[in-house]
Amino acid sequence: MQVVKYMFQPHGDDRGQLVALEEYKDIPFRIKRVYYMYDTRADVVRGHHAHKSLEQILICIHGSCKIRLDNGYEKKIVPLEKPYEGVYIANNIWREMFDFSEDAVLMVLASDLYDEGDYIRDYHEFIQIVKEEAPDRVTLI
Ligand code: T46
Repeated sequence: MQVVKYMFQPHGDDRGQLVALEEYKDIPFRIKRVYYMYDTRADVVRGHHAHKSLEQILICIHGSCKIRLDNGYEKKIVPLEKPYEGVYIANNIWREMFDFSEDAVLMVLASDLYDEGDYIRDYHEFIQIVKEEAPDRVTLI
């Protein structure tokens, strides 16, 4: 699985750093929603779902956390430790966010508004969808 990690350009001067994110320029989609999570306990694993069509970029703008990505064939863990780096998550990718530092703020830029109908929350359903799209590549889990 190819993990797409973005390194954004900080505009630094003697006052500190500033990162600006523009849709279709720094971010490969129209940004229709921004949300963020904080005060996440270190032993918590969030996510456990995929999306039918939503695309997102996750940026840990403070502290650190890890993202587990699973395309149904392969799993990869992506650490997010810098406020100028982000990971792109396409549709049909199972994600889990874990190992949050106490001060972590995980911000998400999303290509669409919140829609519970876009979630795939059952792992077997997710594998079934992936299997239908590329049946030869699937190893049964
Ligand atoms: C994702 C990962 C990275 C809303 O009302 N609006 C929103 O835009 C969102 C994202 C959530 N909610 C509500 C729905 C739940 O009652 O907030 C509550 C927590 O959401 P959820 O359990 O889905 O959160 P995570 O951390 O498991 O997943 C979230 C996103 O939902 C998901 O799209 O890809 O972050």
